[in-house]
Amino acid sequence: MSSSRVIRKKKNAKKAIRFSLMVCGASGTGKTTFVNTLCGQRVLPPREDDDDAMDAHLERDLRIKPVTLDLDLDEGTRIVLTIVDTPGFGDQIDNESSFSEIVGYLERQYDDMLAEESRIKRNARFKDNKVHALLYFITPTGHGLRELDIELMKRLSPRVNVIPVIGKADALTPEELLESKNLIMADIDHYNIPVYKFEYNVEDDDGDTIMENTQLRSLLPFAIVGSEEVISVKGRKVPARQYPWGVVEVDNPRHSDFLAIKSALLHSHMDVLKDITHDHLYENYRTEKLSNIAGGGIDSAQDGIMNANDLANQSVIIREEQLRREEEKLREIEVKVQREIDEKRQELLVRENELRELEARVQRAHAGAEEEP
Ligand SMILES: Nc1nc2c(ncn2[C@@H]2O[C@H](COP(=O)(O)OP(=O)(O)O)[C@@H](O)[C@H]2O)c(=O)[nH]1
Ligand SMILES: [Mg+2]
Repeated sequence: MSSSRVIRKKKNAKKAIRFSLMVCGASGTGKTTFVNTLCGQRVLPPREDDDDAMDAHLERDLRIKPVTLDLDLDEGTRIVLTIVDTPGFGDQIDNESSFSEIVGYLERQYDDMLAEESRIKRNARFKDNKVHALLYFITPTGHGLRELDIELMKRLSPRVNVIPVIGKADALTPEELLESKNLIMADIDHYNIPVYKFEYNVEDDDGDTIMENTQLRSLLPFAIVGSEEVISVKGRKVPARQYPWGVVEVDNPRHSDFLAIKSALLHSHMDVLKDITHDHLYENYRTEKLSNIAGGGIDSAQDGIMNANDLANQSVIIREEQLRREEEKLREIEVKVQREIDEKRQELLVRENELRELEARVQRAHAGAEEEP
């Protein structure tokens, strides 16, 4: 490999952005197909959700399996994308276990981060696996939300950026789709479900962002059509679904919002989604967790509920957190002092130089005076 290629490769490697996306919703709403369409390759085996309920029960803990892949986008950015597919629900009598499994997965990633942050010595190989966005697939019924959708979205929203989408949107006519979108957004407002709504701030955001967000917002919930089939349309090979009455093109904005959500997730809104995840959702979780430990620990100890082991563990966590903060503070002081020393040294050098120049000038003046007569 030539050295310039090595350099270029390194540069690209440096640019890699990590992003993690979860898909969730009822079985058969097109989650797996969407993921494969988004990635342009078969990342997930088709119809994974179809294993029967007995197996599902046995394998409960094993059912959320994240997959990570490298995506090279046209713009020269490389994305290390983690896809978290979740078991479909709505088809089981016990939805509660699906709920808690999904929320449990999200919280475990936060717990890992919390443990890592509380460690005095950081682990250089630690991987932050927080989920940055969750596409919630709504069944294309043509109506608003089901009770199940409301409950799950409500419970997930404090832990992850939930983006509502209508799966298999080609099952609806354009009129039905529009009506359904309106009904769903009305429900989201009515039940106060804090989904991610491409908010903007007229004062802080630039014109482009405001326009882009207004546009994306107007599409909510995104109408998704996915397909692993490639069909020739006017000489172009595109992912599409073939029907006796015609072709539905995945990438065609008149047929679906696939392109809009793809570009928001993998391009325009990637950073924002990551920032919200870290600065708000994770931060809230961290506060909840630490104050639970600090406050709840003592209370429950008095109630005699918490055992000595738990208490000891918790005080270790708190102590580690304190130590970490103190360590950080010390490091800051060290940096400051070092900076001051450097500045003083610099000043000293300047003064020394000035002195040397003055000396030289005096010497030259002397020499001149001796030569003159
Ligand atoms: N009409 C239509 N069918 C789809 C679409 N996406 C997937 N399907 C089909 O719906 C079935 C379930 O899809 P799958 O992706 O496995 O759904 P999942 O259970 O949510 O993962 C499969 O037969 C797919 O071919 C879509 O956008 N439109
Ligand atoms: Mg699936």
